[in-house]
Amino acid sequence: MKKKPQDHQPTKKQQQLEDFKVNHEGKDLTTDQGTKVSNTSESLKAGQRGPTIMEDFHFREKVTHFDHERIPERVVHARGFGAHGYFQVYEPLTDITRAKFLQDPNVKTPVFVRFSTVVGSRGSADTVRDVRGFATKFYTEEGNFDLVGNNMPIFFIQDAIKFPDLVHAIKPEPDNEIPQASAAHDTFWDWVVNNQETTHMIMWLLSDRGIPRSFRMMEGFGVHTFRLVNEQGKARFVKFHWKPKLGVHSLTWDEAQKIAGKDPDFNRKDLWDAINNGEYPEFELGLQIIEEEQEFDFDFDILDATKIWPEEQVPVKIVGKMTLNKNQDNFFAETEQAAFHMGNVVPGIDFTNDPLLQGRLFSYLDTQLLRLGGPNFHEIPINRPIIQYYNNQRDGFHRMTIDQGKVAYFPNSIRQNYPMPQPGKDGGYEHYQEKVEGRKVRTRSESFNDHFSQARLFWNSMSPAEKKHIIKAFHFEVGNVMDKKIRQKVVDLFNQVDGNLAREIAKGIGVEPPTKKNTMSITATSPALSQENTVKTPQTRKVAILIDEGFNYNEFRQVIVGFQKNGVHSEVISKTLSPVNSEEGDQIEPQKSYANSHSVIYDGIYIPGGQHVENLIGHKEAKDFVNDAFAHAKPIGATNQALDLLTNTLVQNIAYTNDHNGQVYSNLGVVTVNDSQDLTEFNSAFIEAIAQHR
Ligand code: HDD
Repeated sequence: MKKKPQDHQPTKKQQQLEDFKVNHEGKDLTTDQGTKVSNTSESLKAGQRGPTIMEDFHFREKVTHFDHERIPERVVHARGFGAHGYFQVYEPLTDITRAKFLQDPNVKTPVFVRFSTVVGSRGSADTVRDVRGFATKFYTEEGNFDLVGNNMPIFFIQDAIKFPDLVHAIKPEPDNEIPQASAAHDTFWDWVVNNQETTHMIMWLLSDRGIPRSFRMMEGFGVHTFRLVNEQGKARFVKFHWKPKLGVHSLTWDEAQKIAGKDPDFNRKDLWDAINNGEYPEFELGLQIIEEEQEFDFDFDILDATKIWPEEQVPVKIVGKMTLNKNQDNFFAETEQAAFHMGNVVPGIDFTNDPLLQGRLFSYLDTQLLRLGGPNFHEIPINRPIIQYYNNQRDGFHRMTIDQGKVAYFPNSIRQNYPMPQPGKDGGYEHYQEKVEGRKVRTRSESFNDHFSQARLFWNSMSPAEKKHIIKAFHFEVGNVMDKKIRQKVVDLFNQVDGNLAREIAKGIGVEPPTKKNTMSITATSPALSQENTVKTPQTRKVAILIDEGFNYNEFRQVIVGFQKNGVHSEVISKTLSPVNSEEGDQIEPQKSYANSHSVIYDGIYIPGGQHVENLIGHKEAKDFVNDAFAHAKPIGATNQALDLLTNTLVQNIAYTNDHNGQVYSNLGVVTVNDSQDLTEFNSAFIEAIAQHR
């Protein structure tokens, strides 16, 4: 996981950004005009106790700038976090696309990625139940290509014209602006029961995918069907996937809610820390490809954004890898001002008639004109391509370039028509010449009408634990709906997905089970949909170690060494931040105390043996740590005397606490050993439990 130094080589984009950076170290304070300032803490007054006077240009500049320093937050995806990196293709993709950045495995294409939640405001918590945005800007040698996707492969609606309705329904209700960052309210579920096309997406949203453990542990999807076009002009349908090298992992709902209070920045901090530690998040790019001739070979319409292409039916071909290796220097300048747009494409990548995609092609540029204050936001450093652009667009708010000469029109003879459009063979973007014909109609294709088969496929593909989580999520989300008629309609709607699911939902929300239970016996599954089948590794997991006066240093040290070998992080927690003495006399300074940490922030806990266990047993907080970790099915490790702490907690019936004779015992993630000073075997069993996560 640790990267070699050459990975720190700045990309071309990172080098470009250097020109805009300002280092304030050791500098004199000046006004925006460069005039040195003598006092920035007292305004200029007429007399010591008199009024501030107009003449105070420094006061006016300072306060005016402050008064204007907020810009509108994004209408959706307001809360986000970005990072820089690069993308490399594994093999030339010449057969399927002419896009230059997909040809040469030696080329590192700079990227900037912004992860986000959708519904909450900029200041909302990271771990709410929501879709996560996964937007990538590739700064290619042929211009910017933006892949503006999510961590779920489908969407709520089929036609972009419904997007304002959807967002109005899911955002806080307009009379009192409640609730924040949540779909658990009447207007959203009223929307759901009136829009059956949303059914499949609800299955994803209420599954564990809605509460990812980390941005580094989510898949990304371009969602729409795009086109790849090769040099010969041959086109194929494609769906884009990002596959995280660390696998796909989630929080539990109880954890997610508690983390929202304990550490609302949980996901962004996790990304920031991983990159700072040199544990660069990696995502492989995957393509699903369908030949044009196969367009109608499926029992779903490939232009319908509420449908997946099951991976077992259309395999995902892994074609390259993205590595995020640099944190931003300034959140506002980079993450906040980043502007993604579906229409930012390069030759070789093209669109389809997916009506959701078509509408998005309008919305992004439009919203950015407002959010970033005019038509020149492409000049903001984070948005600039790495190649110079030339055209006859001019003026507007905040124009940065000084365009020379009198010509700003085409055609012209004064400058021999330059800048000059170029044909496709010389790199000009030529739209794929798809044949289109039809009457002007406001209708939807009948091939978009099946809203339940894939929702059922998703349900059938879940493990028993995942199914339980979905049912509980329904109880929480729909249980918050005041209008009982809507709650009833939810049950009736999901009866069309699965009769048992509907019955289980009804049990928790005070309404009747479906009058006629759906007994449809379609049992097809897609194993790729279940997170149980994902990559499992201990790398970058974070374990809390509880210690008090008189802990056993020898055990502590052996476990830490085991963690380090396997890329597991740990933080030492005690009553206070003051140094703690071991039995052997070594001193450890805790990184956190019970006052500023909680088990929900960690992936597991370890308690070394030693006399300190007596003290731990007396601490409610230490026992809470163990109980909570256990309730969230996290790995818990305890060695020698520490087993006594477990017998004083909920773990008592799980941990094997007697007569170990030095044998390691592992049961439901609780790993213990007694009578053993050599923890080699314990370490392997505990690391394995950490890898399994739950
Ligand atoms: Fe969108 C932002 C993803 C449908 C209109 N969208 C936005 C972002 C992501 C997505 C990741 C945040 C980009 C960033 O980090 O700055 N949106 C999606 C996906 C969709 C989708 C995967 C369905 C497949 N979106 C969608 C529709 C519309 C929009 C149908 C409008 C008709 N989306 C917007 C927007 C936003 C946006 C209003 C808000 C801020 C921005 O664009 O720059 O234009």
